[in-house]
Amino acid sequence: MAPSKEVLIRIYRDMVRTRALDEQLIASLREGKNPGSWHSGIGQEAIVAAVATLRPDDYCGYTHRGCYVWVTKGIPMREILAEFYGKASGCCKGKGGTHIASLEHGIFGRSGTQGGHFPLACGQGLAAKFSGKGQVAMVFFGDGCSCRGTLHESMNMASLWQLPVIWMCENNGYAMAVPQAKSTTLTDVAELAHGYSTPSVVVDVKRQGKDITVVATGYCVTLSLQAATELAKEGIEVEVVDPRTLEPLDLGTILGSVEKTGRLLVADEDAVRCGVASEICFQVQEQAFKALKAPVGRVGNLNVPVPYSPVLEREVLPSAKKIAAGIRQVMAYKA
Ligand SMILES: Cc1ncc(C[n+]2csc(CCOP(=O)(O)OP(=O)(O)O)c2C)c(N)n1
Ligand SMILES: [Mg+2]
Repeated sequence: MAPSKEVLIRIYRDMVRTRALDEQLIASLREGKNPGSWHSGIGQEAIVAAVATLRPDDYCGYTHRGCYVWVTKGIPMREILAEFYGKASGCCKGKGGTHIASLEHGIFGRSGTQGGHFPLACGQGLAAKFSGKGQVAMVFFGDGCSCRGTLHESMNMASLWQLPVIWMCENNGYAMAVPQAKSTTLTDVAELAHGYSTPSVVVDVKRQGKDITVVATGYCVTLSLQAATELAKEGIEVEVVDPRTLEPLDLGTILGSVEKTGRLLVADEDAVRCGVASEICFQVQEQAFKALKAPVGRVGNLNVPVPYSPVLEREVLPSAKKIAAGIRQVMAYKA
């Protein structure tokens, strides 16, 4: 079911508020005004969308980057900031710092040891089940945390006792500086769920196609999917690949797709010169030259600063129309 306009506006509003809070916390630390510490979650604001699906009486566990949970669950911004400054007017009377709790918002604080919050989620799930009010417990964790024993014990218990717990992994490919491949053989953390008879889903926008691969990043994924729908009417089957992160870059998936389609267009909201699209195009032609039936294409910003005027901005930024035109150009190539 698609979210209503009201929910979409709320998600956007809380993403912006989360980002503003995060930037303020970084600034106050750098200025030496804040006695605590902060792990920034910049770039991961979209996770607000998951919290926005919760009811006010649902439970929510968060990570060391979890300011989106406090903001979206409704703790007043003033109380969050006061807490960071150790003031009595903070939501934990200045005693919690980054380890914020607010029982009335279903937030039970955070453990300093990663993964300490998983057993707590089981307790919340059990309370939710007993209450019979249809509440759930949503618990966030990083990919690095997926190797903790507490997660496996807790997922097992939640599965066995049929507890309403939602396990939300924010997979950024690293545990601090340790790449995922150095700590697990799993390629996707969601695979863990199968071991505990738990349904799982990987949030990765993708469309299958056989004629051309479009590697798209950020908002260009949405634009590329629109272009793909348009081109399907002309009989062109576009495969849209969202690499999700640029470092590490899932080159294997990209190459696998290009081996199948033989054509590539990269769409990215950066200047094409020296930009991400150019880098991906280069790596693909370097590693899969023989698979290519046509020169690779790229769509990005014009090589000028992004202007303020909306009319000029439209000229500079990628659009579904520009991506569709780029695809047609790659498709039209005859050796
Ligand atoms: C049990 C435990 N081990 C190590 C740490 C130190 N530590 C804090 S954050 C972190 C990395 C966590 O990685 P991940 O869960 O992927 O979250 P990310 O930082 O990528 O958001 C580590 C190792 C800790 N807090 N607790
Ligand atoms: Mg991580």
